[in-house]
Amino acid sequence: MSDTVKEFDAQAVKDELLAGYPTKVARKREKQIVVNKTDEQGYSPEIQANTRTLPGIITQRGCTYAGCKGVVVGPTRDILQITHGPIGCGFYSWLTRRNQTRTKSADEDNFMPYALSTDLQDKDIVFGGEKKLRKAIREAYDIFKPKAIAIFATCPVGLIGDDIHAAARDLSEELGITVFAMSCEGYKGVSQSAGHHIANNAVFSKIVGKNENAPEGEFKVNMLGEYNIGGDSFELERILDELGITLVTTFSGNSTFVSMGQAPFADLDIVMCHRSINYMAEMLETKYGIPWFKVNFIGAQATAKSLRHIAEYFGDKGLAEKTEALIAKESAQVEVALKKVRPRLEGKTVIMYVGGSRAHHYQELFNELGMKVLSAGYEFAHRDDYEGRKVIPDIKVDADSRNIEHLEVSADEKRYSPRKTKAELAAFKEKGVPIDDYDGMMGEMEDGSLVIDDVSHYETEKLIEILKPDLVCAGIKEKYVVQKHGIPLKQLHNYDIGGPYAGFQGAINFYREIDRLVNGSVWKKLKAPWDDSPELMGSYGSD
Ligand code: CFM
Repeated sequence: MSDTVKEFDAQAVKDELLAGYPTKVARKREKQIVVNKTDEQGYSPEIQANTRTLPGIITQRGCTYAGCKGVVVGPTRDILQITHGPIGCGFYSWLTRRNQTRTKSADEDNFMPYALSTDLQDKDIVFGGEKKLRKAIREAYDIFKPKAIAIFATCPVGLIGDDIHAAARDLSEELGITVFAMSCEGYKGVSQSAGHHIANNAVFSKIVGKNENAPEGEFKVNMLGEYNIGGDSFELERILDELGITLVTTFSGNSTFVSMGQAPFADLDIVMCHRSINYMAEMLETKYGIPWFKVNFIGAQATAKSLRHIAEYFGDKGLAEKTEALIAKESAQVEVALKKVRPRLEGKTVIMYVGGSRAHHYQELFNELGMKVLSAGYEFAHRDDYEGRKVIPDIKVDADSRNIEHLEVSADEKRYSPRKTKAELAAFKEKGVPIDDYDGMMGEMEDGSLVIDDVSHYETEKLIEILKPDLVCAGIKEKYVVQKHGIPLKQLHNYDIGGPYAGFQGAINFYREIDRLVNGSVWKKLKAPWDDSPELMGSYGSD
């Protein structure tokens, strides 16, 4: 199947995809399907992103509520989270993302196994659901006695106009704990991306800086945009721990209300998923003076590179030596695993359409395996995630983006203290540490590959037909349709039943999983009976 690589003409594939659409749809998709080419200054062709999906198109995207509750706030275990809405919204966002958590002691709160919802009914939609919400908050408080309660709005809440913020304010006073609400109605933005921004704003203004207990440690970092899917954070915590780096908090995998409150004590923010949390990184820098840079812990080599950047930032000889020793030790194990599987995977092809950062990050792992990424794309990323932050000044802010509040943040009078001087930061940049920056996915992809934003269901099937990839990476909505073509699909959202895939041990897990999938014999047996004999015979049970 890998022969297709030679014949791959991205422009021809693009034309074929567009040919199936009515003119108006084709005109829009034309700007969102791009043949990759990076010029000498590092600029890629412009791609249209973060715009509405056209009605009638089957998209992979999720809603704003999903981005707010499911993605950013959901993984924090000691915030009691109540979905104000019909039961389905709470139910389907209940741990399906496989974000894991681990309490440090038996008496610590962990509400993640629960799904709390106001279960709005028709009569609440007609007469209003605010009273029901207040009652639900009191009831939940009486049962669980949490330190904090978060309220999430779903579509009908915005339509009927329940004042969830007034309810949160009143109940906060009444109960003497933090109660905060987020207007993250599903339709609020064009995708879950809007929900990330809403959650960033709420977490930053209601939680960050509210805990005055300074954590101990010489090298203190916050890890942003890591959500502990399949245990990724556990593997990264293990590595940081071995290096003597103190993780003040993660936003938000395996995190707590308590740890997020301490975030201003960190001296560095490392950003994994730029799309979902870049707002937080910027706000922490402006208000407290904590610099940030982009890391990637997906892929053994990317992990090593990111760890070296952290050591470089702290400028400590002991830390640098420890980092090198750890990389050497872990890489030896990675090499052993890679040696086994790489010969079986080299030259195989993959296409992947995932979220807002993994379609980029996972290319590292496929490169290590010698596999070729023919086409990749995000569901809801913005142009900066494709083309790099250098294009941010050129991004047109449309009515849909303007709909989402942008918090005006300024330096904190007491707590602002720049951890590094401008000259120091510039020197780090010189050395290749991506201070305040993210170069995006396209610059790292091969020229001539096909980059597709918000891929549609129709396009996915067409791409399979034309490219015949050895593997597709996407999510649950695509999985079984793809597998019926006899091509394995690896879910890069919740990792199916696997993981962790981050860090060194994660890379080893991933190599083995991809070998198992791509070289599994079951795919060759997926022939429909009518392919061989077009006439099926049947008989009645009574015959
Ligand atoms: Fe960031 Fe994520 Fe992703 Fe994302 Fe997501 Fe996710 Fe994702 Mo699914 S925060 S953008 S909204 S890395 S849930 S853990 S896998 S689409 S690529």
